[in-house]
Amino acid sequence: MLELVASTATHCPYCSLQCGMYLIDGDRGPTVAPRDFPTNRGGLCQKGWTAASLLTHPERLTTPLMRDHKGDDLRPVAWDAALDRIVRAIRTAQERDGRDTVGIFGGGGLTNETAYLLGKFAVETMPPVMQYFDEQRRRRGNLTVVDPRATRTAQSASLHLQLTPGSDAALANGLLHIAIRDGLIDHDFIAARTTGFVEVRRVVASYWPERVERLTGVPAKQIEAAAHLLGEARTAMVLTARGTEQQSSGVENVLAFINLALALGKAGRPHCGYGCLTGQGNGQGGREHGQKADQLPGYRKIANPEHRAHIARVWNVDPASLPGPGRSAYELLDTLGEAGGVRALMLMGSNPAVSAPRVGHVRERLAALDFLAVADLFLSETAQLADVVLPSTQWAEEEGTMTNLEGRVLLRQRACDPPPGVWSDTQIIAALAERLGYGQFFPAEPRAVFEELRRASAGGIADYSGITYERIAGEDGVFWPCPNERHPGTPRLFLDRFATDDGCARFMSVQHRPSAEEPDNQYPFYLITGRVMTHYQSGTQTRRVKELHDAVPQAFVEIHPALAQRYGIADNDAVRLTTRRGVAIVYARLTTTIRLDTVFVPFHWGDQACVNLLTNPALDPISKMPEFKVCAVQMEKV
Ligand SMILES: Nc1nc2c(c(=O)[nH]1)N[C@H]1C(S)=C(S)[C@@H](COP(=O)(O)OP(=O)(O)OC[C@H]3O[C@@H](n4cnc5c(=O)[nH]c(N)nc54)[C@H](O)[C@@H]3O)O[C@H]1N2
Ligand SMILES: Nc1nc2c(c(=O)[nH]1)N[C@H]1C(S)=C(S)[C@@H](COP(=O)(O)OP(=O)(O)OC[C@H]3O[C@@H](n4cnc5c(=O)[nH]c(N)nc54)[C@H](O)[C@@H]3O)O[C@H]1N2
Ligand code: SF4
Ligand SMILES: [Mo]
Repeated sequence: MLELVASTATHCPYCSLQCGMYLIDGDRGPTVAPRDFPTNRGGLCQKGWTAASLLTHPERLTTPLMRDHKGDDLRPVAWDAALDRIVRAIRTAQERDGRDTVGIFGGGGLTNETAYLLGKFAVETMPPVMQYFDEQRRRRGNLTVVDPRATRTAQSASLHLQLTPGSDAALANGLLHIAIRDGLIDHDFIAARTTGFVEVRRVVASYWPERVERLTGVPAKQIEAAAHLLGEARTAMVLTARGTEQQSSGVENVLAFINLALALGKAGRPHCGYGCLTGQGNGQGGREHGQKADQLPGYRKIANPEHRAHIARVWNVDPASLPGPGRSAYELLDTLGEAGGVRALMLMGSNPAVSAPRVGHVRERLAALDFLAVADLFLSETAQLADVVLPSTQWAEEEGTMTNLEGRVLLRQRACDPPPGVWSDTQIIAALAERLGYGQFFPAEPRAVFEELRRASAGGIADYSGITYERIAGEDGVFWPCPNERHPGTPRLFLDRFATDDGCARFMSVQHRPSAEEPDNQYPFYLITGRVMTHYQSGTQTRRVKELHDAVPQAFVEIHPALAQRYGIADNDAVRLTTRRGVAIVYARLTTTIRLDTVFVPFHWGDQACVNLLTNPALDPISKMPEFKVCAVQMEKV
C-alpha cells in the first residue's frame, strides 16, 4: 500500500512544461490536483490529470527480473543477484574487448541528479554516454504555424503555412527574401550585434516567392503575408520543435529560421528571440549535465581540455581517464553487438524498441547484444528483450530536480513511498558503482548528488552553483545561470551579448536540399510522424492509463479523403503501410486537415503498429538527429 505523506506540491511527470500539481492522499489511492505555477497557471492536460494512476498500477514492476540464458523466460530474483549479474557482464565485456564495449543510454524523463550520475558513471568508467533527442511545443500570441497538417494549433493560428514535408529551409529563406525586399529588416541590430549578413543576403536573393511556392507548396501570397506579420510585429519569437528539426537537414532548417529572426532584429531583447522547444520532462537538464555523448556537466564540452580539467578536479580523477566524445543515439543503436561495438548495454528511462528510427533493425541489434539491462517502471517493449530488468521508482516517489523548457530549475518533492522492493535510479547507479569499486564517487542521496552537481557546473554556461533545494522551493524555481546563492538567476539570456567569443550572433547561409528520401513511383507519398495529445512518447506509461487508452486506443494513419477514396480505403479500415525499411499495420482516420500527398502516423505504439518500423534513420550530419519526420511510403487496404 502507498503511504502518502500528505498533499505535496510537485510537478507533472511527463513533458517539459513541468506543470505544477499537488499529489493528494485519498481513500481510493493517490490523485492529483492542479497547482498554480508560471508554466500552467493552474491548468493540466489529460495526461497530467491521470498521472497518479500509474503509481499503483497492477502491471508495475516491483522486483528485479532476470533470465539465465537467451531464450529463457524472465523470472523474479533478488536485487543482489540482479546487480551482481550486471556487474559481471560489464566486467566480462570490458576485460575482453576494452571499455568502449559497454554502453549507457538514458532518457529525458530522468531527474538532473540521475542524469548527472549516469553521465558521470559512463564518463568515468564507460563511454559512450547517451541521451535521446527531445523537445517541446508551446506557441502563443499572434501565431503563424508551419506544419504539413492543420493541427489544432494550426487551426487556432492567424496564418497556417501547410508546407510540403522537408521544405522548411526553403520557406525560411523565402520569408527572409521578402523581408529584405520589403524593407522589414533591422539594419541597426544587424550592424551592432551580428556578423555574416552579407553572405546570407546573397544566398536568399535567389529564393523569390514564386520559386519558394514551387519548392514548398505554400502560395506566394501566404509567404508574403507571413513575412509581414513577423516583420511588422513589435516583438516576435521564432520557435521550432521536432517538425523542423527531425529531418536530415534539421540543423540547416533551424539556422535558416535563426537568420530570419536576426535579420528582423527579433533576438537578444525581451519577448523576442529564437527558441527550440525541448520536449521531455527533463530534456533540458539532461543535456546540461552529462547525458549527451559529447558533453560534461554545466553544458561543458567533453573535447575541451579546460572543461575536462574542471570536471576531473570535482570528481577527483585524472582528466585522462575521462573518455572522448561518444557516438550519437542512433549510431550507438545501429552498431550494438557488432565486433568492436557495444556488447553490453545499460538502459535507463528509454524505450528504443518503439522510439528509435528503423526500429526493426534496432530490435535486431538489441537482440544481438551479449547483455542488456533495463531499468523501467513497467515491462516496456525494450525491457522484454533484456537479460536483467530493474524496477525503478516513479516521479512522486523520489526527490530530485528537473529543468523545464524555460531553463527554470524545479524541485520534485518526494510525495509518497515507493512499493517495497522498488529502488530509485540514483540508488541503482550508486549500487552498481559500489560493486565496480567506485562507491565513494557515487552518492545515492539526491541532495548529495545535487551538491556535487552545483560544484561541477560552477563556471559553466549552465551554472547551477547558486541554486539550492530550499531556494527552488521558496522561489517557484530558479533560472540558470545562477553563479552564487545571492544571484537572482537569469530568466533571459543574450540581452547584452550572444554566446560567441565576440558576443555577436552569426548568420549562417543555408540552401534548400530535399529530404533523404523523396516520394517516387514505388513509394508515392510522404509519411510524417509525431504525437497525439493523450499519449506520451513510446506509450509505456499512457497506454496503461484507462482514460488515455480509451481516448485513442490504437495507432492510426491520417489520410485525406480524396486520396483514401482512390485506394478504396474507408474510415477505420486496416491499412498496410510499406517503406524501404518495413511494414506497419494501422487504422485509417480520414481527415481534410492533411495534405493530399502526405499521410501522418503517431509513434506511441509498439508491435506491428509501430510507425518506426517505417521511418528512415538518415541522420543530420551535424546534430545526428534522425529523419523521424519525413520518408516515402506506399499504402494499401488490408
Ligand atoms: N501529448 C504529448 N506531448 C508531448 C510529447 C508526447 O509524446 N505527447 N512529447 C514531448 C516531446 S519529447 C517532444 S520532443 C515534444 C514534440 O513536440 P512537437 O514537435 O510539437 O510534436 P510532433 O508531433 O513530434 O511534431 C510537430 C509537428 O511537426 C509536423 N511536421 C511533420 N513533418 C514536418 C516538416 O517537414 N516540416 C514542419 N515544419 N513540420 C512537420 C507534424 O505534422 C507535427 O504536427 O512534445 C512533448 N510533448
Ligand atoms: N517516429 C517517431 N519517433 C520518435 C519521435 C517522433 O516524433 N516520431 N520522437 C522522438 C523523441 S522527440 C523522443 S524524446 C523519443 C522518446 O523516446 P523514449 O525516451 O525511448 O520514450 P519514452 O516513452 O519517454 O521512454 C521512457 C521509458 O522510461 C520509463 N520511465 C519513465 N520514467 C522513468 C524513470 O524515472 N526512471 C526509469 N528508470 N524509467 C522511467 C518509461 O516507462 C518508458 O518505458 O522518441 C523519438 N522517436
Ligand atoms: S503532460 Fe505536459 S502539458 Fe500535460 S500536464 Fe504534464 S507537464 Fe503539463
Ligand atoms: Mo522529444
